[in-house]
Amino acid sequence: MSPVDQFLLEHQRLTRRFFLGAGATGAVLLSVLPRSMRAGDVAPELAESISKLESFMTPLAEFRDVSRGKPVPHSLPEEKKTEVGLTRETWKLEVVSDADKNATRLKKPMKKEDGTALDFKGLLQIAETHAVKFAKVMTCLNIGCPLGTGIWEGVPLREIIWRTQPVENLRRVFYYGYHNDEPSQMFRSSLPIGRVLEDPYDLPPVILCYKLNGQFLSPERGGPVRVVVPEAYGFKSIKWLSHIVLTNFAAANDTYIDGNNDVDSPLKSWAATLSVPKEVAANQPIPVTGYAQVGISGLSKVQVWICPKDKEPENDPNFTTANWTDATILDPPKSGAWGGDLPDGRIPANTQGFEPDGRPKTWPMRLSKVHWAALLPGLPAGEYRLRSRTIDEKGQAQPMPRPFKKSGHAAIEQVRLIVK
Ligand SMILES: Nc1nc2c(c(=O)[nH]1)N[C@H]1C(S)=C(S)[C@@H](COP(=O)(O)O)O[C@H]1N2
Ligand SMILES: [Mo]
Repeated sequence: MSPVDQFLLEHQRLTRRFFLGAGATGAVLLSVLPRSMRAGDVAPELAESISKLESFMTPLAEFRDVSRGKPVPHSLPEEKKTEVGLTRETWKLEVVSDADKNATRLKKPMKKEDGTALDFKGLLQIAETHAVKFAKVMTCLNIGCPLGTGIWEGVPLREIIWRTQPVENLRRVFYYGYHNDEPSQMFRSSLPIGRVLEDPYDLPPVILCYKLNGQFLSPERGGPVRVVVPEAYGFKSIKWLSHIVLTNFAAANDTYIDGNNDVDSPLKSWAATLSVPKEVAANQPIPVTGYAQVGISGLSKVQVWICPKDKEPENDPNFTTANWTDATILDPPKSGAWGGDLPDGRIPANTQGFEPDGRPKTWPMRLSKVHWAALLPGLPAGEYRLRSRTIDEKGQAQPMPRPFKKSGHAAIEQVRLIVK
C-alpha cells in the first residue's frame, strides 16, 4: 500500500470516529492531497476522476453560444454574410461621435460613406505592431456556468480610438454589432473611456478580437471581429462588431441594463463540482472534482463541506460556521497539455500572463477557470449535501463580497450524495 493510501485509511478511521462522536452535524471532510500533486501520489480513485477532467482551454467546437437576433447573425447564408460585412473580406468598422451638442470632437472619424471605415486588412496591419493575446474565461452574467476558456487575440481598442484623433468631450465608448438592420435587435455595450485608454490593476487591454486559440474568430464566436473585455462578463464582449460611438455621455446604456443587470460588475470567484458519484458505498472514500472561476479578487482556496441532509447550521445562510476543508487546486497543465485546439497543446509565444516557456506567471490565474479535486473520507449510509466554495485572495468566502445574483452568479452550489 502506498503512503498516501495508508494515510487515507488512517484518516478515514479517525474521521469516522470524529463523525460518530460529534453527532450528525459534525463535518467529515478531509483533503489528503498535497497542494502540488505528482503522479503516483494521488489515490487511484481520485486519479481516475482527475484524468477525465476537461482540458484547461476549451476546444473551439465546445464553446457555448449566447447570441441574440432573428435570425442569429452567424446563421445567415454566406452571400448574406458577405453583403452585410460579416466576412473578413467585407467587414467594415465605423468609429464616429454621436450627434449631441457637446459631442466628442474627432478630427478623423472612420466612416463608410467617405471610405475611411476600418477594414480587416487595416486591422491586421495595426496588429503587426500592436497585437496582444491573453487567456480568459467567457461567462454570461445570467447563466451559471462558464461558456469556454481560450486565448483571445486582438488589437487594443485604444489603438483604433487614437487614430480617430479625438480632441475633447470624450467620456464613454458605446459599441454594437450587426443586428439585421433592425433597431430593436441591437445588442450594445459601453465602457468608460478611462478603462479603454489605460489598463488598471495589470489587466490586459480591451481588444478588438479577431482570433481565438490561434484561429480566426468563427461567425459563432462573433467573427470577423468582436470586442473582448478581459475582466467583464460576456455581455460587454460584443460580437460581429460594426460600430463604435465615442460620446460625452457619462452613463452606461448597455442592452443588459434592461434585464435589471449590474453592468459594472467584474468577474466573481466561485466554485462548482464537475464529478460527484451519485451513489457510493458506505465507508468508501469519495472522489470529487470541480472547477473554480477565478474572478477579479483571485483565488486562494477552494473548500468543500459535506453535511447530512437537513443538518445545516441554523441562521447561517452562507454556511460560514460550517466545517469547510481545503480541496486541492490542480497545478497548471504541463506544456503540450493545454488543450483547446492550440497547436501542440502549447501556449503561443507572447501570450500575456505567461512566461516565454509557456508557464503561467501566477497561479491560479485570474480571469480563468481552474480545476480542483478532493477525496472525501468514507461515510456511514445516509443522504448528504456536498457543497464547494471559493476563498479569494483577500480571504473573502463565496458568495461574498458580492452575493447579488444580478451582478453575476456566486451562490454556493449544493449537490445530493447518497451513501448506501
Ligand atoms: N452582437 C452581440 N454580441 C453579443 C451577444 C449578442 O447577442 N449579440 N451576446 C452577449 C452575451 S450576453 C454573452 S454572455 C457573450 C457570449 O459569448 P459567446 O457566444 O462567444 O459564448 O456574447 C455577448 N456578445
Ligand atoms: Mo450573457
